[in-house]
Amino acid sequence: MREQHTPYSNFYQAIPKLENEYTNDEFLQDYLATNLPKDILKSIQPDLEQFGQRVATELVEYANACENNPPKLISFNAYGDRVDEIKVAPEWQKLEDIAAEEGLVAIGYERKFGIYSRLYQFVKLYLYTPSSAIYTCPLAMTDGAARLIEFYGDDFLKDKPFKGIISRNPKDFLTSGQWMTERTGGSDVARSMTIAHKADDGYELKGHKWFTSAITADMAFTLASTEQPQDGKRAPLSLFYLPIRNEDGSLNGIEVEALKDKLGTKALPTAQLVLTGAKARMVGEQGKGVRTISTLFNVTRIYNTVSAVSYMRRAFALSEAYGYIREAFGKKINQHILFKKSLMDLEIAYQSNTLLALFLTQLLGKEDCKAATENEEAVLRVLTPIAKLYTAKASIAAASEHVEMFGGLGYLEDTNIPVMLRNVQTLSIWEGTTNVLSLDMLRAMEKENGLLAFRTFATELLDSIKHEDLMEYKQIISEKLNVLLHFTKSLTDKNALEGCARDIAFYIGDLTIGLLWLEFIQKCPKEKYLKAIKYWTSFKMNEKSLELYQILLAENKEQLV
Ligand code: MFK
Repeated sequence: MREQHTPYSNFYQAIPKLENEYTNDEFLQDYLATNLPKDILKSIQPDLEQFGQRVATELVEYANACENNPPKLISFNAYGDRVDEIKVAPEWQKLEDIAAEEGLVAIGYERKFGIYSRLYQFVKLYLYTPSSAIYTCPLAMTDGAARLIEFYGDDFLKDKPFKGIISRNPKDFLTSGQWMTERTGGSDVARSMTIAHKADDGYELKGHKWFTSAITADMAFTLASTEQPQDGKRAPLSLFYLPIRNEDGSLNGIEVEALKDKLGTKALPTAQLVLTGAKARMVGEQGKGVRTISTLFNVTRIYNTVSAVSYMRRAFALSEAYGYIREAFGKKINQHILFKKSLMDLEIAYQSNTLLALFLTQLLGKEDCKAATENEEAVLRVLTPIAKLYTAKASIAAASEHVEMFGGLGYLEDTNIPVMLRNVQTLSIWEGTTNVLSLDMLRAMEKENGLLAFRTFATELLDSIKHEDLMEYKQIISEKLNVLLHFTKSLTDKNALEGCARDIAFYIGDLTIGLLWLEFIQKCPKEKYLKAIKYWTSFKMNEKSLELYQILLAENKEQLV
C-alpha cells in the first residue's frame, strides 16, 4: 500500500479562519456609532454580534453545501407524469428559515427603529450575503414585493401575501419572485410578449418567462399586456400578481422548461417558464406596468448594491486573514510592501463603497417613514442606478483581486474562493446592466430633477464640513463637483449625454463617496480614515473613455445624429 503522505515535506498551509463578521469589522462599527442614535445602537448591537458569529460559522457551511449541490429539475416522475419539481439542497431551505428568523425582510417593515430600520436591516443583509449562496436574491425580490404591496396592493395583497412576506416565523414566511425577462430581452422590457386574457375572477397569463428566480417562491410579480399586438405595435404592459401554486399544491398554469446553466449563482435555481394560463390579478394602473414594477426593482437595486459591498468586505477579511498565516520569501506575506498595498486598496475600496451603499439605505429608511425631503427623494432616485452600477463593477475587481491574493489556491474550486468571482459577475448584469442603468440615471436627471437635487445635496454637505484637517479635501471635492456641473452643461444634445452617461455615472459615484468620506471623517476623525480620503480624492473624469466617445462620434456621425 502506498503511504498517504510523502515523507519529503511536512509543510501544510494553515487555512485562514473567518472571524465574527461584525466584531471584526471596525469600519462597520465606527459607521454605526456615528450614524445611529446611541439607544438604537445599544439595542441592536447584541443582535449584530450574534449574527456576525453565525454568518462566519454555521451559514458558511450551509452556503458551501448549497454551492456544491446545485438545484436539479425533475420534469417527469418514474411513472411518466409531468411533475416540474425543482430539487434544491436541504441547506437552501435552512438559509431561508434563518432569513425569516433573523428578520432580514421583516426589520424593514416592522419599522421598530423608525428611519434607521433600513440601515439595521441592510447591515444584517451585508453580514448575511457572502454566507448565503446568494439566497439574498430571493430576499431582494421579496422585499421589493412588500414595498410594491405597500404602495399599490389591494386588501387581498395586504393580507396573507404581505403578512407572509414580513413574517419572522419560518413556517409562515413567504417569498416572491420578479419575472421581467422574456426571450425578447432583459433590458428592453417593453418588448415582452406575454398576454393577459380577461377571466371571470381576474386574468389568465399566457407567454414565456426567460430568466425567473424559479417556482421555489410562493408568489411572483410579472408583466403582461392586456391586448394582442395590433399592426405590429405592442400594447403597454400592466403588472400582475400570481400565486405559484393552487390551493391543492399544483402549479398555477406554469410549466418549467429548463433550469439555466449559469456562470455563477449556481445554488440559485433560475428557470425558464411557460405560462399556460396562470391565474393572476392586476396590480396598479392598467398599462403602467413598467412604472409600477420600478417600485420593486428600485429596492432590488439597493440589495444589489449592498450585496456588492458585502462581497468586497468578505474579500478583504479573508485576504487579510491569509496575510497573517502565509509565508513567502522569508517572512509572512503581510510583511511585504506590495501585499500590504494590495490589501489597503481592497480595504479602502470596501469601506468607500460601503459608505455609498449604506447612505442609500438611510435615504430609503427616511422615504419609507415619509421623513425624506423632496430633495432626498430625488437624490435616492438618481443615486440608486449609479450606486448599483458603481459597486457592482467594484465588487468584480475586488473578487478578482481576492482570487489572486491566494495565488494558485485561489484558483482551486475546493477552497470555495472562485465562487465569489462567479457570483459577483452577475451583480453588474441582473437588475440592469451598467449601460442600462447609466441611461436610467439620465432618465432620473431628466424626469425627476436628479442632477439639480444632487447638486443641492453636495453643496449642503460641503457647507457642513468645518473640521480643519478636512479643508484641503473639501476644496478638492468642491472643484470636482464644478467639473461635473460644467461637463454636463456642455453636453447639449441627447447623443452626447448618452455617449458619456457611463462616465458621468462613475464620476458621480466617485464624487458621492468623496462627499460621504468628508461627512464620516468629520464625525469619526481617525488617522486611518484621513488616509482613505487622501487616496480617494485622486479620482478624475475618465478622459480616455471620453476620447473614445469623440472618436465614435466622428466615425458614426450620420447614424448617431
Ligand atoms: C443580490 C442582489 C439581488 C438582486 C435581485 C436579482 C433578481 C434578478 C431577477 C430579475 O428580474 S433580473 C431582470 C431585471 N430587469 C431589469 O432590471 C430591467 C432593466 N431595464 C430597465 O431598467 C429599463 O430602463 C426599463 C425596462 C425600465 C425601460 O423601460 P421602458 O418602458 O422603455 O422605459 P420608459 O418608457 O422610459 O419608462 C416607463 C415608465 O417607468 C416611466 O414612467 P411614466 O409611465 O410615468 O412616464 C418611467 O419614468 C418609469 N421608470 C423607468 N425606470 C424607472 C422608472 N421609475 C422609477 N424608477 C425607475 N428606475
